[in-house]
Amino acid sequence: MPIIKLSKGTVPILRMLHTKCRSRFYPRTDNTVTRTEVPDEKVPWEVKWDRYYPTTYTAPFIKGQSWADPEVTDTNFHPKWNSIDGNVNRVSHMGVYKVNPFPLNPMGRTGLQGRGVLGRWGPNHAADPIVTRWKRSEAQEVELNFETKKPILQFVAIQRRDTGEWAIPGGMVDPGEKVTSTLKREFMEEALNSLECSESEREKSKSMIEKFFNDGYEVYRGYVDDHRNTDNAWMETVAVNFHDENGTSVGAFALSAGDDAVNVHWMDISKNLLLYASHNDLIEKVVAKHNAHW
Ligand code: RP5
Repeated sequence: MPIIKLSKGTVPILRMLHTKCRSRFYPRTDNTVTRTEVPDEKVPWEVKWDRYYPTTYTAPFIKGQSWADPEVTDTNFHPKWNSIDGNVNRVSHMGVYKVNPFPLNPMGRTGLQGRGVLGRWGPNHAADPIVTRWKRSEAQEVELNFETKKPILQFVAIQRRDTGEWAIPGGMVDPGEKVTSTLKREFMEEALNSLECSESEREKSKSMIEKFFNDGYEVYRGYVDDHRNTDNAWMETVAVNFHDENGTSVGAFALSAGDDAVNVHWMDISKNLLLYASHNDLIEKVVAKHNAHW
């Protein structure tokens, strides 16, 4: 994400700028919903913009879904913003968000108000399992990049059914679900096709994943620059790295795409990756941790 410098009094504030959620067309609308154009300098709410009248859009199909909030105008809806609200986590990793009268995106304007295709007003929580191993030759030697002389990491990447982009096999945290469970569930569904495999295969991958996912390293928790974000609803994630140093546990397991994924494979990591949402930034953090080639 690029950075913008704002001046508040004499103290300059550096702010990461979201860009993907300011793209012209809103997703899953056949390009019929267009965001209001928000120039970089007008992204922060602190910058006055009296004539900001963004497009309003909430996808009709989210109405009545168990995973979605009702309209704020619904008289039976009494959300506890910035709180754990029953089973729904309305707390942002980014701190306390403003509500006016809807939650306001903590990273600023997106050119679209309403919820778009997101279910929750405010933060929509996800979890991203970043499963890595070293790239090895046939002789099982760790491969070095010929320029940086650093070892090459690989991660389990899925191709998303909705956009066709390659991504970390993450997903939404279900109401009341622990992030540690979401990480395992999403990996099993999207990278091991647990929803469609036989009972015995599922048990085998489950016991391997239970053991392997015991030892994770959190690389990030916070806002995601997801193209679905709006002024009032946005994605946040907890990204955790699970590394198979010897390539003998998950690194040796057969991958199979399932659920929201159409393809899966071990992808070589470098700065040339073009991944979904903020996933490049998440992968870069893993590279730094392992001092791998980038
Ligand atoms: C991204 O969307 C998160 O980083 C996570 O990977 C993903 C969750 O949404 P779904 O894959 O469930 O659509 O913002």
